[in-house]
Amino acid sequence: MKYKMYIHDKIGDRNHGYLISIDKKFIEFNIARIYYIYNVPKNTTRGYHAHKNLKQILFCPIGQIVFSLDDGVDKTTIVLDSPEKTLFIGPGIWREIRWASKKSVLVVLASEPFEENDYIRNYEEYIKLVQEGYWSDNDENSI
Ligand code: T46
Repeated sequence: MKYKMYIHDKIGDRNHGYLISIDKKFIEFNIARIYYIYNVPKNTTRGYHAHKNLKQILFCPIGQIVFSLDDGVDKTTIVLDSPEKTLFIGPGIWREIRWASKKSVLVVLASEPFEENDYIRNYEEYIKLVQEGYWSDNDENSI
């Protein structure tokens, strides 16, 4: 699985508010780190990288954030615009992330501690690794 969006059931009603409970089965790794990104001006784009090994679960409890994901062959767009949605992104996915509304917050559960060496921040280098099969099914780095 390279990436996948889940939509979770909410508990509650409009008079009292809602609660979302995310079961462990949606988090297929041990969480080594949590970070969040906020106060990003509307229409700012971040990301522009892929990870060698990192797995992440991302959610946007407030606002709207648009993910342009690229596995080196196919590209797709995923919008997190509801607290009910979570997005899993595995290794080897190039991402560009646009803050589509003011005051959006991105919360991330990560499988590894922060490690700059895990980042590929150059798109040509990323495509080269894809073509060399760095994340191919038989590779130990695949998910
Ligand atoms: C990702 C997207 C969704 C740290 O020191 N510790 C950390 O845990 C993180 C995540 C970042 N940093 C440093 C590295 C940079 O000097 O914070 C600075 C900003 O990070 P970056 O430019 O990578 O931020 P984004 O928004 O482009 O990417 C981040 C995550 O780094 C990345 O893993 O998938 O959010």
